[in-house]
This record gives sequence, C-alpha cells and structure tokens, in this order.
Amino acid sequence: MKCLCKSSQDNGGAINPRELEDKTGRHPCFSFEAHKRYARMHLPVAPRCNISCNYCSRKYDCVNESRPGVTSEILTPAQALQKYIMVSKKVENLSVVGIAGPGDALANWGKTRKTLELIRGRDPEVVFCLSTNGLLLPDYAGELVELGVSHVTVTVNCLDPAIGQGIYRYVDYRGQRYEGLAGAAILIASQLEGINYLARRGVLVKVNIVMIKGVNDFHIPDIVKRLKDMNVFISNIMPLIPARGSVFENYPGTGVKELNQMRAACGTDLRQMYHCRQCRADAIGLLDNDRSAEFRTAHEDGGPPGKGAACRRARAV
Ligand code: CLF
Ligand code: SF4
Repeated sequence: MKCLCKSSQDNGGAINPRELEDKTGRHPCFSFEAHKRYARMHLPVAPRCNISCNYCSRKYDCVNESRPGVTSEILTPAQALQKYIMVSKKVENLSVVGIAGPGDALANWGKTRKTLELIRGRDPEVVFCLSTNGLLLPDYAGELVELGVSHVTVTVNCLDPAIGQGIYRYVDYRGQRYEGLAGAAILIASQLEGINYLARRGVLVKVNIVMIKGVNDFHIPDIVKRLKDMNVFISNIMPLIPARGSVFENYPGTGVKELNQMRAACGTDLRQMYHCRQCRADAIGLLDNDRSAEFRTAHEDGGPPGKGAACRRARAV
C-alpha cells in the first residue's frame, strides 16, 4: 500500500484547474447543463467486488452506480478499446469515459488501469471518470491522478462504523475478511483518506450516498457537512432500491419526495445532484437516452449474470 501522507499536501498534480473547469462543463453527471448535451460511455471491465453491501445482489450491477435489475457485458481492456473506438465514431458529443463496475473499479485495478492507458493512447482529450466503493483508494489514488482521471465518485453511506455495520456485510481487505464494526471502520477510513487525497490533488470528487430509511437517513446531513469540509464537489443522494436477493430486499424503498427533501436540506451545505439516472455499468449516450443496447457486442466473455466466476455485483457510485 502506498502511503499518501506526503503527496497529499500538494495541489499541483497532473490536473490543471482551468482544464478541469473545461472538462467539468462537458461532464454530464458533474454539470446539470452538460447532461442535456454531452454523452458518457461506461466500460464494464471490472466484474469483481471486495465488499458486500446489504443493498447489493450479485446478480445485478452495482447499485451504488448502476441500476439494479440490469446486467452488463464484461469486456477485456482490448475489447473496451475497440468498443470505445467504434462508439466514439457514432455517438455525438461523447465527452466522458467512465469505469463504473459492474463490480468495483479498483478491485479490478489491473484491468481498469490497462483500459484507461489504452484509451488515452488513442484519445488525449476524453474525460476520465471512475466510481468506486473507496476501499482501495489509498492504494491507487496516486495512480488515478497520474492516469489523468479528473472525476471520481465514491459511495459513502456513513461515517460511523456503528451505522456501517448495518449496511455492509463484510469487507475483504489485504487477504482477510472483516465483518461488523471492524469491516465498516476499515472501509470508512479508506474512503475518507482517499477522498482527501484526491480533492487535494485537484480531482473533482462526487460522493454518492444511498439513503436507507431508519438505517442511515438521519445521518446523511452529517455526512454531507463532512464532505463539504473535505472539498468534495457534489453529493448525489440516491434512493434505496430494494434488490431481489439482497439483504435489504424487504426494506422500504426511498420515495422521490423524501429523497428530494433530503437533497434540499443538504443543499445548503453542498451542491446536490438531482439528475442521476442510476445508469448501467455499460451505459452509453446521454443520461436521458441510454443507447447501450445498440452497441452490445457479440464477444462478451462474462456470460449471463450469476453464471460467471466473477462477481457481477457491480454497484456503488
Ligand atoms: Fe459514469 Fe458515474 Fe462517471 Fe457519471 S454515471 S462513473 S459520474 S460518467 Fe452519472 Fe449514472 Fe448517476 Fe453515476 S447518472 S449513476 S452519477
Ligand atoms: Fe457494494 Fe457495489 Fe460491491 Fe455491490 S458491487 S457490494 S453495491 S460496492
């Protein structure tokens, strides 16, 4: 594991502030205006996950960043490059390439890094975006900056391990499985360390929070205040969508009204995202017009959900 203590002091990383502003104006998730005009493409190269969220069903994409109930193809980095080349010729205003599962982008670091390297070799301009549960951010945040990843989303559902033990079943870390308080404490500490580092290096950080009634909803304003202090750019409070087969499958989902009330309350502290579409890990196009079905390839090597060796639980932006 790389220590981030020293390098986290500087803000002069690979990302130039003016360039970042320009990129954000073309990022459909970080800018409300941009979402009407600019398209993003997710590359599903990351099937494995290293934690177990109670709202996740491994049969579906990661609920943190993707919509439950839809499956994704899994691509190798070389296939991802080919797909990017093809899609970039056909989708107008494609400005962002994102890695959002279907598992955790950093739990599949070799594939994620290779994919970004291959695409950067072909396109020096496209904006790189990545979503993660944050467990391995202290390990890879420095490399993300070096690779030119300018926008990162981390799902942070709580700051208190006592709450986290009700949200996470286990955390696999450094070859060991941690449950309960211990697992939640490791995850939360990693998330905060990683976010701090990225924000100090000029990366724009979005934090997704899954709002779960009676579990973490009362705690969300405190999370958002802490995020503000850490210079997080925007928070995206998302509804719990009880997924069949997940621990929370019989929990009440979060209604639009209560969700928007929470967003409005937290909006006094931090910019809020209202236009998230909880998209798929292989989404392509404008947020309001997913064109992924047009581009699904015949060479997928992942097989249908639940049948591959790799975990398809993909969600957590
Ligand atoms: Fe993808 Fe996420 Fe980047 Fe956007 S999605 S990795 S930040 S490019 Fe966007 Fe989709 Fe909502 Fe995510 S609408 S689920 S917030
Ligand atoms: Fe959590 Fe996403 Fe991993 Fe599922 S895939 S356990 S939602 S981080």
